[in-house]
Amino acid sequence: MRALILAPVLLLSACAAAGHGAHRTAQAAGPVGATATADVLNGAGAAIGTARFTEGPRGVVIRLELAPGSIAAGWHGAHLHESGDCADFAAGFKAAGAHAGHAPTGQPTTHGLLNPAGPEAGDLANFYAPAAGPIGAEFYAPGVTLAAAAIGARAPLRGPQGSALILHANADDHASQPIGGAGGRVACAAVKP
Ligand SMILES: [Cu+2]
Repeated sequence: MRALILAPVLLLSACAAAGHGAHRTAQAAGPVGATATADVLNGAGAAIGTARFTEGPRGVVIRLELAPGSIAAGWHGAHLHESGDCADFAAGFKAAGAHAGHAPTGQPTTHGLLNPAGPEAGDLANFYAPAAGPIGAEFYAPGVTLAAAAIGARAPLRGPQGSALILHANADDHASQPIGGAGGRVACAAVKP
């Protein structure tokens, strides 16, 4: 009986995961444990890896996996930005907007995990890209939710504008304004509403 009941659910999940269109964008959301996966696009608009978002009880875990050599070796800043739009890759992903999670959650609008007046909901740890071999990182964002509306003070990644994971050219110093000196936007993964 258990197999008969579960089978339709698995089929639905497989259909949803297949997606439509040239690039996957994160669509799914739901209870704790729900996941959504989006392609990470570089400045040429090519997919260089994936970002998988998983809803936790008090925040979102983000696993980043990039192809070897797909981003410059060294430390990189990563933030959640306020708009799920990675289409303007040639213009440096400006459409992704500012950092996520300002209004209406009441969270700090000062940038920096190490800034006494911060952090913003979209602030994440740096990651290191080796010169050779696969690139992987996990981030934990306690200030956000995969849901379509805020949960308490947790800002919605799937609100009307969606959101985006932006990877920056340089490391984030976690203190200076407005983005910790992280430099240009070199890659983007969109979370659609
Ligand atoms: Cu940023």
